[in-house]
Amino acid sequence: MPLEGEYEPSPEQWVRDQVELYERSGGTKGNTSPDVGLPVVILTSRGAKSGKIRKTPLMRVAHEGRYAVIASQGGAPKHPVWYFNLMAEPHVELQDGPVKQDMRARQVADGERAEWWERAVAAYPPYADYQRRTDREIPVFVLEPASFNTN
Ligand code: F42
Repeated sequence: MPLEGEYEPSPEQWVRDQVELYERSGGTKGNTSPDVGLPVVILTSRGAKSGKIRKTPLMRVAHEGRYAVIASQGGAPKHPVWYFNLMAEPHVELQDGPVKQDMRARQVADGERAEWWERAVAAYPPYADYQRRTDREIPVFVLEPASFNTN
């Protein structure tokens, strides 16, 4: 079942514009990062405090029907706010181009994180610099279609 609630667009104009263009074009426009033009997905989460629907453009890291989202925030010292949304409510939606799916997010550790981190850096090489820039270990969530977990 899709997430329901009031959508609160990002306070950042460029993020708001990218999400709007992505959704309006069915994922055919606004679907690359502004820096190096690599593919972007849109993560929809529920605000941990407000309960409102939040939409965040993130880099596309995909493997065999699963995705990873990387809470890098450009190597900033703090986790992005959406990290706390996913910890509080793992039910999310992910739009990858024209395809939107209900998914479940789970933070991964150790070998599983290492495996996905390697895929993440292959998909978007600046992640390696972001990790060097910060003392925190950049969180990695794996997103699986909600249907993977039905039994
Ligand atoms: N950020 C990444 O961390 N990783 C990426 O791979 C990535 C790729 C990317 C590609 C394209 C692009 O345009 C942006 C990209 N970004 C990437 C940046 C990303 O889109 C976010 O802007 C960034 O990660 C910061 O996320 P944030 O959740 O901290 O966003 C801020 C600006 C924001 O919108 N904050 C809202 C606000 O009002 O300040 C809050 C949103 C929210 O969820 N609030 C919660 C609530 O309950 O509603 C909790 C509020 C609280 O205080 O705890």
